Amino acid sequence: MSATETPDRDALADFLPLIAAALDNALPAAEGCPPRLRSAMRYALLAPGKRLRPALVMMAAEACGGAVAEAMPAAVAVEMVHAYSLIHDDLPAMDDDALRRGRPTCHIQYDEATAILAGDALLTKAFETLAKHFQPRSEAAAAVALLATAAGDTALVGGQMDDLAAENAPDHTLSQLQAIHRRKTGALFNAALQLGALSAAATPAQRAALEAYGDALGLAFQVIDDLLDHTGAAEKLGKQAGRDVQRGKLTYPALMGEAAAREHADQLIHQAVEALGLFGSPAWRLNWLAQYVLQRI
Ligand code: GRG
Repeated sequence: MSATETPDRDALADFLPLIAAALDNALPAAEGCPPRLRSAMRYALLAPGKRLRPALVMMAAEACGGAVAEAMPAAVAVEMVHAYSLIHDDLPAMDDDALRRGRPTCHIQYDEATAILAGDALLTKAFETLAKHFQPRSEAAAAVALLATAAGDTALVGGQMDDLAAENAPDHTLSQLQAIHRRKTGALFNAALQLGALSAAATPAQRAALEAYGDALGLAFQVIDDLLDHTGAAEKLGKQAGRDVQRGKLTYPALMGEAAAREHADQLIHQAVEALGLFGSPAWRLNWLAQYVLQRI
């Protein structure tokens, strides 16, 4: 059949089960992603839509002589962006809709904070999916995958979801607090360090040393931020102090006391500096930065 004849076969129908399976597989449970966040992401992504956008990706690939299966990561990524845009468009601050795709909208089914974060996570996951699975691969893809992973559901967004859930829950432990801050703060610090390393074609040993530095610096930064909030140092914080206590937030001073939190920050900064040993003098700025973070308290 020529491209200009009108076909009587349903061109979408063949693709729908393939798209449904790919979307269903696109969001498996993952460490770091809170189950409620994963559930809201799946609720929005798998809701019964027409799937026009992923089908367009596949139809274009077919028209260009490609294999439809190879276009699937891009098809999934585009539907993720679409699902995010629908979640956010339905929010009270935008169109304030209660129904989408014949079901309660994401913020009605879950809650507003979860819907906002599910949208953020789906948008980020789209770029992570493209960067990890689109062929042919490139160095640029590795950099995008790195940042998207740090910004997404198992890291920044997942950490924020758990942080909100931990408000007014005083029975949390130090390891739960660290798990939140590794994702909320440390993941982006570490992505920054690893992106610099990638741009410099770093060795695996250099990358591992930067990871150890970033882990310790990220945790120390959060302990210090909590201490500044606790001691009411609004000027140094650049935001209103005392908000953590008001919101019943889980913090280091609340969990271990102010003096122990200071000691903990000191130890973490020491660990960060130790990790820089293999670089020698070119890492002097990283050393300085660790001391600078500590001097804020
Ligand atoms: C929040 C960044 C941001 C953007 C929101 C998508 C959107 C923009 C708003 C939704 C309202 C709307 C009518 C937008 C025009 C695009 C459109 C027709 C979206 C609905 O697409 P369909 O019909 O939806 O393909 P299904 O559910 O079938 O996938």
